[in-house]
Amino acid sequence: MPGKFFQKPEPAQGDRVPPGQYLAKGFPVLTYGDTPQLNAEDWRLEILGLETPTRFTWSDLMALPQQDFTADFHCVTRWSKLDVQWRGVRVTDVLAQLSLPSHFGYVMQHCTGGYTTNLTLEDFARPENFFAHTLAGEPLPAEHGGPVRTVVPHLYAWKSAKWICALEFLTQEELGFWEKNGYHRRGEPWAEERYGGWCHRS
Ligand SMILES: Nc1nc2c(c(=O)[nH]1)N[C@H]1C(S)=C(S)[C@@H](COP(=O)(O)O)O[C@H]1N2
Ligand SMILES: [Mo]
Repeated sequence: MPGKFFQKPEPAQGDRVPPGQYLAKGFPVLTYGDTPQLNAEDWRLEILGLETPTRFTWSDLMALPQQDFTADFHCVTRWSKLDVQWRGVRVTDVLAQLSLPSHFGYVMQHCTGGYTTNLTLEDFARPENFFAHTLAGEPLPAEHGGPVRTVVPHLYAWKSAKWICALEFLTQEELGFWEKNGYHRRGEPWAEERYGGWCHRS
């Protein structure tokens, strides 16, 4: 009989948690290196690789449509957090401001401090990806990537770049920080794309 001795079972979340992942309590912080302390007003997003370099400022970002996003977050170190509440701007709305020639197939995200992570343009330009500046109704804390980070919910969270400072559009794939250090080039959690092959180029 439920009540005294039995916990009410959790609603079925199995279909939300990828294989080999466990639900985290709270929202862990995972950073390689130091956490930069940046002012929102000083934030810039440099656009590299196009013929004319361009940039977005904080007020440029604020002038684009603002949306609430609820997204699951899966770290390759095996914790997941469901239903994270963010607010920000769709990646597709930022990309729509650029006239991207069709020969670009890849993008490198660059972060203040030197972290990088690579994506195909197809994985980056999805409607559920966004630049987040707000977490659970508060300005995005520095340790979670504030003032602005990307969130790419369909891939492992190392693809979600904290303190994003530049997008570099590429015609050929290059590997980012963790991808060079053995992580998978794509990182799809449902396929457990955790690590690259032993040679990593294959
Ligand atoms: N700039 C930067 N972005 C980063 C990282 C980092 O070390 N530096 N870590 C990545 C990893 S491995 C994960 S799991 C998530 C963690 O985000 P959180 O600290 O907000 O939980 O950020 C990703 N983005
Ligand atoms: Mo991670």
